[in-house]
Amino acid sequence: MNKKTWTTWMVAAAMATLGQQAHANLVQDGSFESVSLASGTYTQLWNGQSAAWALGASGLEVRNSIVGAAYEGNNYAELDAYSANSFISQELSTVAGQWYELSFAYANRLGWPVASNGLTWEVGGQQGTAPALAFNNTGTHDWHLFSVVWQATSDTTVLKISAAGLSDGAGSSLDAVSVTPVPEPQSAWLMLAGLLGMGAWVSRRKQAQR
Ligand SMILES: [Ca+2]
Ligand SMILES: [Ca+2]
Repeated sequence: MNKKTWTTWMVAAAMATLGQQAHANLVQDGSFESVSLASGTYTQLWNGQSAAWALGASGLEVRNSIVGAAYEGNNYAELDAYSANSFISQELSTVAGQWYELSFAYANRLGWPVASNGLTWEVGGQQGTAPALAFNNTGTHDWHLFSVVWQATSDTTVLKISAAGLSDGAGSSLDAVSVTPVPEPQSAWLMLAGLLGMGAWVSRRKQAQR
């Protein structure tokens, strides 16, 4: 195998690996599509009524194109839906030592003050608050993507997303919750640096052969 073929093969293999990882979402029903809802309607689920998620005392509201449209698919969720802040949680099958990326789409509840909105996340011993978003009264969701990279310390990891802000029955919209394996942050940079270095070497070699 000559150098060019080898480089092409290495790039293809790296892209195939990344492609596989992009589809390996560990979260069940992260897009809230398991509930069959007519467009323009919503429903309230209580703990035990979602096969994928454990729910806090105030349950989970799932909406289809009402008070804004979903980020992906038809449905999205609201965690401060039934008069008080609630949460969703789910146990993930992880590999101790493996790095993962948690990501989700979120938007402020249309027409509600910034202080009524907010989401916190917990996974793998880490926790935090998604950055606050601007007041939105446009009638259309302004979806933002949040993501964080973390390392699993166990073969099972609990993911929890909670409503924050005022506990007043209206809060952030949530969709597309995803946890996917990713390369260790340092090794990803090393791999990229290696590929760039190999590309430069091939380029110099080609020029030298002219
Ligand atoms: Ca969805
Ligand atoms: Ca609220």
